[in-house]
Amino acid sequence: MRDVAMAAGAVGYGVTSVAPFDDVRVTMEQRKSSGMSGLLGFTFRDPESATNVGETFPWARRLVVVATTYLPEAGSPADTVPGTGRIARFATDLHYRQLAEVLDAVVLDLVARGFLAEAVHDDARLVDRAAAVRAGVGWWGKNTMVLTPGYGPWILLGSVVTDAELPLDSPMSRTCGTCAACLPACPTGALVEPGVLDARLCIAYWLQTPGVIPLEIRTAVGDRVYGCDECLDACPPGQMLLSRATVERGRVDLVALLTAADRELEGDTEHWYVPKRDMDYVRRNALIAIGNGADRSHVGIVAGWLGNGSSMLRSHAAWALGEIGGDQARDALDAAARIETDDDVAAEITYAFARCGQRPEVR
Ligand code: B12
Repeated sequence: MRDVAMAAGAVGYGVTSVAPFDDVRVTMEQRKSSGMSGLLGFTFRDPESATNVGETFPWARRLVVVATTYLPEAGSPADTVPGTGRIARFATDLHYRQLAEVLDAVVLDLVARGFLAEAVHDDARLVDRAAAVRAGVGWWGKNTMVLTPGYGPWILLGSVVTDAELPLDSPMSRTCGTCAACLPACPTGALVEPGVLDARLCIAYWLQTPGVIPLEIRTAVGDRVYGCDECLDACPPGQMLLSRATVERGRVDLVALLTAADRELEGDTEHWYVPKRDMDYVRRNALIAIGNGADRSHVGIVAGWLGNGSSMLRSHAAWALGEIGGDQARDALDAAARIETDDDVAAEITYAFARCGQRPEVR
């Protein structure tokens, strides 16, 4: 079975039982009760079933876990390029496609031998990382990522649930040891302890979560429009592979994101997790990145969103104008303040107007 997976493109493989991941369930319930999981759905919606695959698949006897890598082809975003936003490497293309192909190859092989088999990855039915660690595919990183030799954190994980009683693999004994490079690398301190992520501080979380992005997170978002790689970039086991990811990828024109129609945006972001596939969340992220870019030539396009029907977009447009600054931005905010009826948006406009005065006059 390992040969089938490796031949299909896997870089990690292991088999584990379907015994419940009780320790993970306890951790997830703690993250929920402490609020650290924020508004997360996915596995956090029902930790009981996400950590007990036998509940969803009563016939299951084994998890065949595989890893695929998206480097070096995912490339690297060139350093900050004015007017562009940054996409995390796992989303520069449909990198989950290769994972799905490997899982399909394993399923086909098992079914051909008369077994039941179903592929599971990135959904609410299984905690992919815990399965990978118990199957010996990798070890738990302090950035909460599963790390594997030679690839570090640059892997995606998936499993095939099967009734085939395949030989079991054992977890790796390897750990991060004294290394903790990822913790200080997080721009918002979301890794509050080794192995503990407070999602409410995580940039990747906010860029895929509905609602208004908290003020204290916005500046740290920088030019990111989807995902965040900081705690992966800092991870030593992944450096060798990262140094080979030289193709420039992962940059998107911010004005294009703000002028494109839904249909076009849906096509460009098909492999992003966008709440309810509502493209206003992509526009929201673009407004934050354009605000952080502080380029005066963007005042006109941003000011256009002060009249939008979405209070969320009006709020982020106001904030962006405050960050860009200058007379034109201030005038646009002043005009918006006269007609704005939503109290929260009005408060954002007032804050941004004050920020305008604090910005350097000419850039
Ligand atoms: C919810 C989710 C998120 C959330 C929350 C992430 C989180 N840490 O929980 C958000 C939106 C923030 C997110 C972000 C990202 N995600 Co995500 N996400 C998921 C999802 C859907 C569920 C994860 C889950 O159930 N977490 C449960 C919590 C409790 O687990 P945990 O935080 O990992 O904590 C464990 C460890 O830290 C460990 N632990 C506890 N204490 C200690 C102490 C020490 C010292 C150590 C070492 C470990 C340790 O035990 C905990 C479990 O009990 C999975 C897919 C799936 N169905 O599993 C993908 C998944 C985890 N994500 C993935 C990816 C690629 C990412 C991003 C890199 C994407 C990006 N570039 O933006 C970032 C990375 C951010 C990060 N550092 O986690 C991959 C990770 C692959 C890998 N190599 O680990 C997965 C597995 C998807 C896939 N199928 O490949 N994600």
